[in-house]
Amino acid sequence: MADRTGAADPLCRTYAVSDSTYGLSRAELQDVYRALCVTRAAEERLELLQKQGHVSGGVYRCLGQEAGAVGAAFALRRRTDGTGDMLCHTIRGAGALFLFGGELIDYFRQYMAKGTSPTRGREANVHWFDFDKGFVGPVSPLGTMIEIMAGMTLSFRLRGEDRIGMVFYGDGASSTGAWHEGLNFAAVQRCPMILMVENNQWAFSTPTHKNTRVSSFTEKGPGYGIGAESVDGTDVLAVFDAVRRAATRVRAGEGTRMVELRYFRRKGHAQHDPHPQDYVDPDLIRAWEKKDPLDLYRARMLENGWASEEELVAIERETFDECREAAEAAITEPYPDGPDAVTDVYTDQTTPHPWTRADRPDPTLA
Ligand SMILES: Cc1ncc(C[n+]2csc(CCOP(=O)(O)OP(=O)(O)O)c2C)c(N)n1
Ligand SMILES: [Mg+2]
Repeated sequence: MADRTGAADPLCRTYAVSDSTYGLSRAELQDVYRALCVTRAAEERLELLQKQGHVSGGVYRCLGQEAGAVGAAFALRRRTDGTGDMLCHTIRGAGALFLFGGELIDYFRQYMAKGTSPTRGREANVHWFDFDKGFVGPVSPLGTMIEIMAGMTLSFRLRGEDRIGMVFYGDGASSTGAWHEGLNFAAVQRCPMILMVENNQWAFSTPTHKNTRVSSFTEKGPGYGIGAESVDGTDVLAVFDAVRRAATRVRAGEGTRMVELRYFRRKGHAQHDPHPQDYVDPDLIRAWEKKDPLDLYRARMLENGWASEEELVAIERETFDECREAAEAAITEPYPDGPDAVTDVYTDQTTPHPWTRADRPDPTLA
């Protein structure tokens, strides 16, 4: 029987008795900063790799949104033995992925489509999964991740497992048909999951007001019988607190809940956009730069004595070095062998699956 407390699990760190606000200890508060710094440093390294021609596919930055993924994932139970909570992050959710045990080296391998990457070069960026660690990665058709997490968390409820799921999606994704269907299913089935709306005010070049008439995405929850809360997504501890509150209610059997993260996409949709952000008012970008989640949290840590300047600099240096080393190691690794492209793609063709056309009953004989 797996250890449900996770005490022995490397992802479930044991901290000293809490001595700080939000019930977090000094060590935990510093780990939150570390997670923010890793996210920022990894993406900055990635941008560099892309300019050097190492990246296969796009780079989609979460600049200004780091606190959303980090604060939310920090509030969940993270394990490595398949007994913890489950995460379905988006392309901008690397912070949550790292907290769930996604390795930096795998992250860079994925972006470089290396043969050593978790998907052996078949899929790009954060599109990989690890069920033991509890992350399932994003799914490209927008809105459909809700259905996937609804199915997973329904199985938790039916089996009586003490686990919950968290799924992230953007403001744009919440205008798809799949989103509404998934939400309704999750609500009706009381799926133990938290929906995290990343309201970064843009879907590609479409501003939120051209995508929806509601002023807050929390207004969409109650229409389906789902309780919702909106939070400043640049404030990592506010996010942590809101998600922890939601998680407590979901674990208690109240069913699905929604948390909206309010922030701003400070970069273009992707780094390869032909005219990056020419549709965004530069003053708006400058205004949101003042609400940088790392700067805000750093200042708060110093102000409250949660860390000294030296401790913060050490965290910044360590995370920078970790990212550089992981990226440099990944660069030296091989691309997949050509013949490997067809392994795990085709069946042996001799044992047809029961749902193949050949096996279907002939409707005219019914
Ligand atoms: C069903 C579907 N339609 C269109 C796309 C193409 N597409 C990929 S990302 C994106 C914008 C997503 O915006 P949002 O959901 O707000 O997330 P953000 O990029 O802001 O994080 C679109 C339209 C897609 N992947 N799936
Ligand atoms: Mg968006």
